[in-house]
Amino acid sequence: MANYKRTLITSALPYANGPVHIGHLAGVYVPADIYARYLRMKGEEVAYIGGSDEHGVPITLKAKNEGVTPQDIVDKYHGIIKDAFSRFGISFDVYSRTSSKTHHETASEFFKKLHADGKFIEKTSEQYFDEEANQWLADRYITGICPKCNNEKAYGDQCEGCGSSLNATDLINPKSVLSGNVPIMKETKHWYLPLDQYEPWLKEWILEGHKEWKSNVYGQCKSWIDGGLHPRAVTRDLDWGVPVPVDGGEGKVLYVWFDAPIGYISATKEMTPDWEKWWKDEDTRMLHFIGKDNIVFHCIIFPAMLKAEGSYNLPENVPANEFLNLEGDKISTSRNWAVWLHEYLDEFPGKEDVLKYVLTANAPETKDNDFTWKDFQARNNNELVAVFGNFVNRALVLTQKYYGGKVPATGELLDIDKETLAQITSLKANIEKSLDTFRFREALKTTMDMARLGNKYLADMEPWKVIKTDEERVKTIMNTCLQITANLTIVFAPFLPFTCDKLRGFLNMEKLDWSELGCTDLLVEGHQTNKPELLFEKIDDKTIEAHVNKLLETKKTNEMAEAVAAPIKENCTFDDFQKMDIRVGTIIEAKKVAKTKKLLKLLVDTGIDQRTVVSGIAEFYKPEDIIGQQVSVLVNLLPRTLKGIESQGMILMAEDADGTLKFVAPVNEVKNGSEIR
Ligand code: B3M
Ligand code: ZN
Repeated sequence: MANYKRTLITSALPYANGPVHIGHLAGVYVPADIYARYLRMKGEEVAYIGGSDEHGVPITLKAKNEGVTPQDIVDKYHGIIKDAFSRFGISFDVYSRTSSKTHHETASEFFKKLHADGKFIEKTSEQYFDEEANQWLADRYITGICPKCNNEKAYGDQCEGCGSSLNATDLINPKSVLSGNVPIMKETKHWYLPLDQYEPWLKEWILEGHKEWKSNVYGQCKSWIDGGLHPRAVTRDLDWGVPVPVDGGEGKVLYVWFDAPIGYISATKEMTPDWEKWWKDEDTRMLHFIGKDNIVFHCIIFPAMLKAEGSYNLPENVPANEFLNLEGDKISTSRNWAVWLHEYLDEFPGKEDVLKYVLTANAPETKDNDFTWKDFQARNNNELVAVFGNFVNRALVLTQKYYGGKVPATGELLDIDKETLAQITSLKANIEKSLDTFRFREALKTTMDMARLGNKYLADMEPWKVIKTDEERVKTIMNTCLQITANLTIVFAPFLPFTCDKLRGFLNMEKLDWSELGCTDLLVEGHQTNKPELLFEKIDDKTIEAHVNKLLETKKTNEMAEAVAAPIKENCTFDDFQKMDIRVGTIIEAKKVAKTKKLLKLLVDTGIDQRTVVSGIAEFYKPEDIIGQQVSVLVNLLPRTLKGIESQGMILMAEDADGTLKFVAPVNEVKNGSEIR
């Protein structure tokens, strides 16, 4: 679409059942924001739309678990999310929410129109119902074994083990999340969008018409379409959501993935009464920024809905990203394996742009990528501080020192000056090419090259040496450095907006448009600059270690919570059990076994005799601490020789979830020799 007049940018509406984390940012919000800022700087007409997705089963389940209403949950997280986005500088033109009145009306009208136009099919089918809870079990209300990968905790709509999209009736051994009971099947009526009817059109529109889409997006669409599309239910038996506005819809709501994308339309309505030009003018181009798990909804289902409605534009491109992992593991809200935006903003005040930089430099554009705190530190210290910050700081400090902060007049330019300045223009062309094709990492890398260019020029020109012999030449060098710095305030602005504001403050200049990038006379002779502060500061090892340790703690907590008790062994007879003679005894001596880490040599009073037992508990108990401890001893175990010591029996231990061993002893002291049976 070469000749568009304006661009509508949407970014996925985050579920208001938790805060936003770095995975969301890297995949969706940071690239969308860069793109929106870039277009605005080019003087284009842009609307950047966002909002919270406040429907869906995870929200109702969370409310139930916490004993509050779904509205309480979404109020809380919508607040946290909206505030964090605004502090982080995501430049939405509107940030709305799907529990709003406008949205309920808009989604309702949309459904009614499709219904009236006969675009749905109605089907009665058997669905799971929990008799004890007296409730239908949609999507995440039901769990069971995934038929594709055997994951035991698959949901009724999706398996997070293998990523398959499922129907509740596909699950093996289904169970209700509400009562844990096996649900019954009951008949219920729902409205379906017959996606199969859109298959020929989707083939034409995407597979033929949008070959330019990113290969990960195109590939996923192709595999969905080639796999055959089926009618999809767009309503659910639930009480949280947009009520189904037609006869027979009582007690039912629109499926969250039916109403959520309509949220983009509702938000646009809230932004401006003139919303229709953003959705219906053919010279508006629409772009959806999303993560890869949302591709089918934005490339197939929502377009089919828009097509069925008939009066709306279709997306022009859907630059979806892959996933960002954290320190090698999948980011997970429920396992608290994440760096949360609102926490980052509290812990790193003034470092919004550092996170934006790292997430863009390492964006999961073509494959999953990993965020590590070490990389975060390295990129800050070695790139932002050492290259960009170092260059502008030296340029500004020398200007203060030599000229009291006034921009010096440039003399005759030498070839090296001309070549350096000319490179700004060629880098600009490359950056534009990358941005125009949604390759933000590449764009940022080239942008950084512009700072590198300045840094190298300054280091090579060595004005601090030249000043001793040729003051006129130094004026030209410093003028060139300042023009490069002024250009950096333009080129970095889509990526690092706070930094550029700060830098413009040092330079005492106004915000400039993208078109001025490449000009070599942005600062006139005599222009007064301000005393600079550091643009970026180093992040030390201690700070990074603290964050790494916090994650290690989380990992430990998760592992303990997840350690499942060993499965029950094969049955034994009472006689089998009777064969074991277990007595209460008391440890009367304890010593470490030389040259071993794990073994203690114990002398135990068993009430019958005093005997030596070698026990693998040295990692958990110090010899001096366990004298007098009552223990359970298997006394008729055949003697075994360990490290040359004959062990006559075995002390029984309980193994905790983290692998530590604890004594098993009577709660109140009993006489040594008492039988355990
Ligand atoms: N809330 C899913 C997600 O956050 C969903 C996106 C809706 S976009 C219309 O991944
Ligand atoms: Zn699976």
